Amino acid sequence: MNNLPDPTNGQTGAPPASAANGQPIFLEMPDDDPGFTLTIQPPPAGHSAAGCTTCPSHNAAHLQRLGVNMDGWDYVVALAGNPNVGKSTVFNALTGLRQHTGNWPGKTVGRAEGGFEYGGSRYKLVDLPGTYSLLATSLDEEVARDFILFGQPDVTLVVVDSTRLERNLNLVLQVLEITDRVVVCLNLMDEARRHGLVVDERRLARDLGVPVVPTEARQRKGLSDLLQAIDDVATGRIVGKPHRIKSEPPALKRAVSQLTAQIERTFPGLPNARWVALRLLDGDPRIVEAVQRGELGELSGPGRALMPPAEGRLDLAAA
Ligand SMILES: Nc1nc2c(ncn2[C@@H]2O[C@H](COP(=O)(O)OP(=O)(O)OP(=O)(O)O)[C@@H](O)[C@H]2O)c(=O)[nH]1
Ligand SMILES: [Mg+2]
Repeated sequence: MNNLPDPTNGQTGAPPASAANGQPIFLEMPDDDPGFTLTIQPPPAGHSAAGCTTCPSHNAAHLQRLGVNMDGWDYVVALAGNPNVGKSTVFNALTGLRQHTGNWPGKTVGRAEGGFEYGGSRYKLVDLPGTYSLLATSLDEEVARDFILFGQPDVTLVVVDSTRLERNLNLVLQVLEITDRVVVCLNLMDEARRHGLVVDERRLARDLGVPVVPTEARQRKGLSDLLQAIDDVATGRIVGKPHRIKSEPPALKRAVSQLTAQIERTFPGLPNARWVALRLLDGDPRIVEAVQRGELGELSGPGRALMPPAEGRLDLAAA
């Protein structure tokens, strides 16, 4: 059961989808504008790398290495967002007193971890450092990025400031490049209202391809819808179909597609080969290292060797 002391639901957004005999739900978002297609859809057959959209997606071994023990927990939710958007407020509201703090292993970056129960599942919630991007140009960004990439959380909850959407959506789009298991928490809606801003959360959800839930975390509003959306994504009732940028220049497009194909051959089942290709082309040293050390090989399936398979080493120069 939901352990929220005082779940409040004062939002105007569409009611969250709920389970229908355990089957994925077809999210209908009718709209007058025929130019927009639905972007949240049930998975095509064999969609997920693991072949199972209802199974937990997290990588327990990697999470252990990142200092997060999943014994006794069903799902892990990463809490990401720009600095000062209300992440800790959301975290505290969802976990109450069931939390503890510490540092990330080997890092001076602080971490809060807590839990809640919802829909009969036990959720571990991990508060990531506030970041504007996931390009790993700072220790905070590296911690957040590594957690999402290597921990493969069942849901990444991205908290955004509704009054500064343009800046905040940058991080959302970067997270969506890595994972489709995302819920956007449109926080500070009271502030948006105070500034006369109206945010069309249904349209945003459709354009991004993942659930968007308006909240006022300090006033504990919208949290029930937020929990439902987290549960829907974690259990596979809603499968996101994220917006991904497709308008690259032809040369880049070619390079990305060649390298993506090579990565997929080398690390079959890797859930985010395109994102890895983009980062490799950008010369991201941490991702180059992850390829060379075989961490990506581990991500592509349980029990894979630490080193990438000898027959499939990546030829970065060719791309
Ligand atoms: N008005 C309003 N204030 C909020 C809301 N949510 C959080 N706040 C306030 O916003 C401020 C920042 O909240 P935090 O939860 O500390 O934000 P954070 O994202 O954890 O910040 P960092 O950890 O520093 O990145 C606090 O003063 C909160 O009380 C909200 O929905 N409405
Ligand atoms: Mg915080």
